[in-house]
Amino acid sequence: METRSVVNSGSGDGTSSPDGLPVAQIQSTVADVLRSTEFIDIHTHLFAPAFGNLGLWGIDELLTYHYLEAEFFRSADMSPERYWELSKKERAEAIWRALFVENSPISEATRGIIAVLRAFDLPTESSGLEEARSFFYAQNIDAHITRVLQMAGVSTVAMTNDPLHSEEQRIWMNGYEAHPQFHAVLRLDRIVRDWPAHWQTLAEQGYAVEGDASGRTLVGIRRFLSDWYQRMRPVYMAVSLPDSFQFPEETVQSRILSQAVLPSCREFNLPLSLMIGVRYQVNPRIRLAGDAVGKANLRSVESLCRHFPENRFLVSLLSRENQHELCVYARKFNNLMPFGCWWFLNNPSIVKEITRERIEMLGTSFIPQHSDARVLEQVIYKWRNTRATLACVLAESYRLLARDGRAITRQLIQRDVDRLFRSNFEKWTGTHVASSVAH
Ligand code: RAT
Ligand code: ZN
Repeated sequence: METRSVVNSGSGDGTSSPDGLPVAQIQSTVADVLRSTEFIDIHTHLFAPAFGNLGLWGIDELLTYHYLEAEFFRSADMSPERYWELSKKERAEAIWRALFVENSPISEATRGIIAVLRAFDLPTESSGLEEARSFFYAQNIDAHITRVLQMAGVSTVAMTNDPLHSEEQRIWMNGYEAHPQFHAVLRLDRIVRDWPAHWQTLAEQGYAVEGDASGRTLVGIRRFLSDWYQRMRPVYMAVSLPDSFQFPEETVQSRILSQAVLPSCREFNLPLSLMIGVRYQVNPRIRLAGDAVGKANLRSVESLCRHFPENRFLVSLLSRENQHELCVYARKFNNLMPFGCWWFLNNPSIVKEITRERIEMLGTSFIPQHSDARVLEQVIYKWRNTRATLACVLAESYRLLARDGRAITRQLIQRDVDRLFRSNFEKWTGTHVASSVAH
């Protein structure tokens, strides 16, 4: 039998192996496949045009993004109280001055603004915002959304839909017609995390619920979820949770989760997305920017995956320290799908580290990223940066694989990129039939 030296196999002659791409072309081919593949953005705070003013876009919204507000208070000599007294335009101007004129915009969030301005050929060094404002004011929102998603290389985005948000509720109740590029997501923070403050709203709407989690209340919540399932046709249900999240425990939250939300997910065949690790409002003075991060105890994820094998869980964790453990749990439970590098993790250095770790431990059986965009045009820079980081990480994996003797072809790369950024989500949510038409 012929044998090959492990040391010399593969890349010695500059090709990955017979029929494979030359090693020198792997990186550019990966970058090209990433560029030409439309992704599904599985978690955003964007809205379809029918939601009107709930959908944020344009320069003033971009500049007042809470990621930038947090940075603003570090560089500007202004108290949060004074800042909140300003109008949206004045806040945007103050942020522009502090972070873009008086300082260099080298942080991830500030660099993103420069990339967006550049993408629309707008000035990136001006002292004011006039030109950018007139450009955005002139846009027709429907056409602008289509153009921006196309610029970002995204076919579809998942919204975050709160059934207890009064303005949003009105739109759903008036018979919202689904938009082909926006998936609905039933977000349950107020119900799961803050039932004592919200049960009365459900009671007022005619659901037989009370502040406890009695059998009657659980039936009422299931009726509520069923009505909203019919109305929204969501692709998954979702909740964000603190670093202190425990499951199971003797609490109303645990009962609502195990006896109302999880049974409803099974009934409607929907995954539940858990975003765990927020330390809510450590600094309430800076409002939305005032949340921080804490390491979570992943025994909760272990219990959920183990005791509810018929449920599927999409899980994103905010703490960098939890990421390795999450990969280990994903190796134990195939009803667990790790996704995204969330919020404070969405920086190239950390995305690189986490994605490498996930590939090494899970191959292509995870979803590398979501944008978490709150303002439409953010998808342009967030997805551009993700593609750049992923090109390096994936190319490195293929170079290693080539060295080990596997032919690396464009088809193989395309299959993997499709799985990571499309079909893992489509299969998990059962959306592959509908979205493969759009793809
Ligand atoms: O990243 C963010 O914008 C956070 O404020 C949260 O919205 C988080 O992504 C969430 O969905 O709870
Ligand atoms: Zn989010």
